[in-house]
Amino acid sequence: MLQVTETTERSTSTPATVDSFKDEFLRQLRYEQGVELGTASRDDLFQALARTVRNYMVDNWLTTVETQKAAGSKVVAYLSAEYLMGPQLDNALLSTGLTDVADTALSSLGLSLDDIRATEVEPGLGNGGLGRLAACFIDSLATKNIPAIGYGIRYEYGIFRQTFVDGRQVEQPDSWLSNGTPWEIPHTDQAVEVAFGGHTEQAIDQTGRSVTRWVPGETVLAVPYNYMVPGYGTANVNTLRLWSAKATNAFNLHIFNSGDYESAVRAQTVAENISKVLYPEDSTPQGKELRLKQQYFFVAASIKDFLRTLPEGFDLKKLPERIVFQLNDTHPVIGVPELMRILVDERGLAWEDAWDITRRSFNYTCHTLLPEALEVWSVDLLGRLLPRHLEIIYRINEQFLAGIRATYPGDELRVRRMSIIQEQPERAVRMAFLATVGSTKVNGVAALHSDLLRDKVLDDFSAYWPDKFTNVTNGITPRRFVQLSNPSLANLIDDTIGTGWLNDLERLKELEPYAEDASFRKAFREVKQANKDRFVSLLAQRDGIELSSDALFDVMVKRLHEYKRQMLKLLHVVTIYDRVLKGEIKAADLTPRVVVFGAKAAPGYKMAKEIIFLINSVAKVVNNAPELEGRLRVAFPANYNVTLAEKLIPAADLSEQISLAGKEASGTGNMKFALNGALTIGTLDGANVEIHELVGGENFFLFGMTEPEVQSLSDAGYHPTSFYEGNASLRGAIDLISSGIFSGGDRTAFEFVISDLLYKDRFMVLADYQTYIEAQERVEVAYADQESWSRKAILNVARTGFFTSDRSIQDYLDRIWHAPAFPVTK
Ligand code: GPQ
Repeated sequence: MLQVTETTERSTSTPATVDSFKDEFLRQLRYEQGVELGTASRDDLFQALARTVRNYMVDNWLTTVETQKAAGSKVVAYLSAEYLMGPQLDNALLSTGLTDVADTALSSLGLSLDDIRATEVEPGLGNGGLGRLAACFIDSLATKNIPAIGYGIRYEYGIFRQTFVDGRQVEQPDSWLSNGTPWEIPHTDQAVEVAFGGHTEQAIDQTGRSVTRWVPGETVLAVPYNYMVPGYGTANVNTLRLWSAKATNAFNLHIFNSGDYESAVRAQTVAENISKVLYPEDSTPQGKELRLKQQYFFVAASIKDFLRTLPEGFDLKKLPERIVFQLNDTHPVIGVPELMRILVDERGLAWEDAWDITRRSFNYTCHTLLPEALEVWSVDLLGRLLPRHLEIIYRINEQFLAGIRATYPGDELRVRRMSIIQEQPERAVRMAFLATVGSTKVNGVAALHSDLLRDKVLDDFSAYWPDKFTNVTNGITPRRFVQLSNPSLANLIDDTIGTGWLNDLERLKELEPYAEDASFRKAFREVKQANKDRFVSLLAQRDGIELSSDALFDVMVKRLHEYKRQMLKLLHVVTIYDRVLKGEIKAADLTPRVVVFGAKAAPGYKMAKEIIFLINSVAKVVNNAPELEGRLRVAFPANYNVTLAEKLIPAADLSEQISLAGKEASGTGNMKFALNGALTIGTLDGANVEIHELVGGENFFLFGMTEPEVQSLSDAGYHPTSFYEGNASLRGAIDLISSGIFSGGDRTAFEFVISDLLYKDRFMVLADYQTYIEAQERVEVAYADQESWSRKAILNVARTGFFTSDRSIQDYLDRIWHAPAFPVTK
């Protein structure tokens, strides 16, 4: 087993023996769970095991906290409304090096680690890519020994659990905390107050200066819950601190005494609603009041939390030497006026000094190019919820626009374009602009994205501040997405190039020569096959879906969004079926293919939900069509999440990354698939551009328009119908959907989707259809030659080490944070 060799390489807090581990586990079971081994439930076993492992991390954690505090070195505070952590047990075992010890200890008690780990409910505190990126980043920060803290919200309900009822998505609450979680440690004693509402007033301070005071209308308590974030191959254990809302006075005595017990309790519920549920919209904010409350709640608590760690009498002008706040998209941007408020109103600094400190303390990462994904908050709402912050935003804007006017005299059009306050369709604060003005650096998340951000979305800002803009291409943690999810591949790599690559991922390059080694290729194929078998049995058990693993596994997993173009993949499926029905191709000539979809739709996103219904409807018919002889199967397991991803990604042969060029900021699934030896079929969008460049054109199925081509087609006027009319195969697929064959004869069932495609098609599915189908034909040909396919797959693994999140973090350090590493010695 790999873990045996790995154990010797890394430090654990307390040297664990099988016996001591067993003793601690039994103690946990008896004294914390209060059960005997013989009567323990699965959950009892899981809780006891998780707490046992957790306790082996605590010493290093406390040492880390103490060492970093004593050093007073610069801290990276990652502010993110989402952390999509995935299951924690395996990662904790990996970083403590206790996997084998735990396995042996449990076996000696007649228990199975595999069974127990399957009980863990993952904390789904994020929607998709943005939240998962935050989780990868805190893993890499810990691994690289950077003093860092992740700040966020402890949602009581995470991303909804997706179920399908008659092919339609139905959302169920994700009550991930119903059995409690062993990974968190609450600190009620360290709660901080966060205020909302009220009004502002002018006052005169002791020195005779006129000052503004915020008189809030209500306060809530933010209670911190700490989670350990263990690094890999280091004793460093950082902290993720998530805030939970609690009413300031659970018993409002005044109301209570007046006999109105119900209102007393209601007030409590209102306060505690703040951290109740994660908003399930990905890239499409709805501008809801509670969401703004969530944002201010966690950011205000986090800033207060950090400031109280500073020594008495600390010179606030030195703040940027002690902290850097990284804004994960615009969700935490309210932190900019909040820090201004604290510095000016509470600490009495001059506006100019405060502004200098604030700007030097914040940086902003943008994760989108879609205009509808850019948050705006109505002035009305903001003024009601945070009246002082609105005043501060106005003043920031005034000063900023004065600078613009000075640089571009008479250019009022530009001033209007750049104003932090938009006038139409309603007066509102453009949070991306506030973030840009209030930050030192602004970065996009892949090379193409950063270019488009600089040259299109924020072009006026980059003209004004050329040095402010930079790129940091996203990355993923290879601990979770190679070692833990694909142990067979990790073993093969160890056996081939030795260990040590897991935190030095460019070393995968050493695998390149083995692409020419037939016995390595065979071993590599066996790994892939074993992963397919594993996934097939999981799916049978999890969803009752029966598949053959003897097929090309073609996978498209990501949020359901029109720009990601699940419809394009579906049109490919329908095209194959249509051609077989028409006798244009013989089923016997098809490469057996399993198409796997995984996708949640935002509950209010009608088009996305209709597309889910269409996919499920097509799947039902295709999977039972005798004409296809079982050579084309569509599987759409419900509730795609990190747990499922870890089993699915290693089983994939083909990775679908088919967004319209210029729409996907980066993508991170694309990186996970390539690193696990899937070949990508994709457009030149997001990080696909860099994947394509690194793996080489012959190892990537490229298709579709480039971003400039998309732009010119759109400028020239895009007419999807002309593509429909001019392409018989496309017409065949669309007509088949409209024929009622997938809807029991109902020809109107998918009209909502189809008429949009024909008459709008904002993301140009029809324009890219033909080159996509041709690329899929190249896939078929390539897959027929298994030796050559394996060569390509191996080169994908060997050449994508660049996408480790350790490299992303190094780029942030070099280009933005400049925070030194601080290794902890045990
Ligand atoms: N992303 Cl704006 C999200 O997951 N949620 C969001 O609200 C926004 C962006 C994604 C983005 O779509 C992907 O292209 C990125 O790879 C990912 O963020 C991480 O940067």
